[in-house]
Amino acid sequence: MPKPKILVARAIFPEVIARLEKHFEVDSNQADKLLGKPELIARLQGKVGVFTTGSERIDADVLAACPDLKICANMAVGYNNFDVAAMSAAGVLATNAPDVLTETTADFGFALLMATARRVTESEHYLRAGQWTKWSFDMFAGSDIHGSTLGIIGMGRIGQGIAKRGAHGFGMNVIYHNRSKLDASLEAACKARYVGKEELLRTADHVVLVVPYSAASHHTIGAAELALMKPTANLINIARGGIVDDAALAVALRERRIAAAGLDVFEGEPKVHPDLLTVPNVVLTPHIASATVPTRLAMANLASDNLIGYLEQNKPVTPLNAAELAAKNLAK
Ligand code: 8YV
Repeated sequence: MPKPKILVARAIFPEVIARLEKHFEVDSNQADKLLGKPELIARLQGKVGVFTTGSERIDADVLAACPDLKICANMAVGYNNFDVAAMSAAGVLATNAPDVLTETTADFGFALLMATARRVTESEHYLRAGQWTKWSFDMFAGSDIHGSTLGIIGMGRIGQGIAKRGAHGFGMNVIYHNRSKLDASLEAACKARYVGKEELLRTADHVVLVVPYSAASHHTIGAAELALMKPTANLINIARGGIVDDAALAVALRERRIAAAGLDVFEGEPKVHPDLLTVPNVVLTPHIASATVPTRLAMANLASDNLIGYLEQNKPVTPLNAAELAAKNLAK
């Protein structure tokens, strides 16, 4: 019997391609050319599954043009590149890649927080430029991490990981804001206290954003929110571009209305707002929070587990809309 056909839409680990080839006829984009919508649709013809990353948008147009498609497996915990409602309506399963990246991403949130608060990249640029000629009392003096107040917006798995690192590792006073308050046991494990968004913005020394992107979370931080923050505070975004109004942030940084920012994600990335490139008090990284070799491999394997599990045994590991498909008896 011929193997079912799938598309791997971006370059991934060769060993993961080899694994998928045991189960499927794999069309893989190992050249890693970004596929626009028409190219994606063309490559998806006759495919029952697609392995995506956050870069490929799967919407109603794509689904209508690819009637053979049964599953879209995202190698990312965030899935704002998927129109899940359209997938449910089309009887297509959506899966994401949670959990395997939680600790790695929380580590990076902390790395960015520390680099920002202690002005690591700004001072390195100064040194590399040959500008370091003498010690001075306030040279690159930043803000403390230990004993300070850490405010986390979005207290899912990654937010909790950051809270634990802050509370237990650095003796920080942790406050959080979330759609819902955590159970008392989780709050105790994280040593975190629930507060309103305004109180968090007014009191935190470091604000870390870890909310999923949606229409509701668009510009969670804009000019009004930045104005509430302390002039000594730092803002860290490891969530998604669009959670922060990057233009407003660049103004706040330039005018020193907040101390500094650490950004791993950007509105319209890989483009970066040009004003963010010219302000000194910002640490910029190219969406690498989950980028360790073991974690990226685990994410790719989880996306593969979903493709194999669903297409061979109707058993996806981390489905997003299985209940919707089952309720409507829609699964293809
Ligand atoms: C991915 C991410 O690297 O998992 C997520 O949601 O943002 C990152 O870990 C990126 O989306 C590529 O798939």
